Amino acid sequence: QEVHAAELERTFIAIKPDGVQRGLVAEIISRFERKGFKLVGIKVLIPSKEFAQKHYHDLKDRPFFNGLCEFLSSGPVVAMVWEGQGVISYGRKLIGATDPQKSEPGTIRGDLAVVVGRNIIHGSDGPQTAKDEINLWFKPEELVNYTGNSEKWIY
Ligand code: RTP
Repeated sequence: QEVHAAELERTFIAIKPDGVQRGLVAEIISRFERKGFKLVGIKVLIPSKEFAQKHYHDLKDRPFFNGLCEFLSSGPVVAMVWEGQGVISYGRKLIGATDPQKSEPGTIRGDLAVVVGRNIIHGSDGPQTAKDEINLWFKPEELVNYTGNSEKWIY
């Protein structure tokens, strides 16, 4: 079945410092890979607090904003861009509800996290956020266009 580039949306996914420190990078990547999504960008970095504030600017009036930004900048983050049909909303399903107490078993947070302040992963919540976050975290040349097996065996 032919798949058109326009259907292949992209989303920004980040493994937060708790996920990296706990050694969950491969586990998380594996879940996106096995589903059939395609990895088109990845890097590891320690974001500055200012950068974390930019990333979470929508939450700047929330009481947990400062602690959240301190936490995101407290250690290594694995920043990624994943591509595929429906990857923005389905990525959120793989991740599970924000509060791991409420996320279903079988989701990343449901299986691997316990409290909302240490929920190990971030995923863009919509098409505009995905665009903005990809632009914030990646330069265009850091993203790779390639034809993988998915074009033949997933779609
Ligand atoms: P994310 O952006 O990280 O994927 O999470 P989300 O959309 O599921 O949740 P959002 O409401 O955007 O919150 C962003 C992150 O803030 C932390 N948080 N802490 N009550 C709290 O202490 C609290 N509430 C949210 C979580 O790390 C959440 O992922």
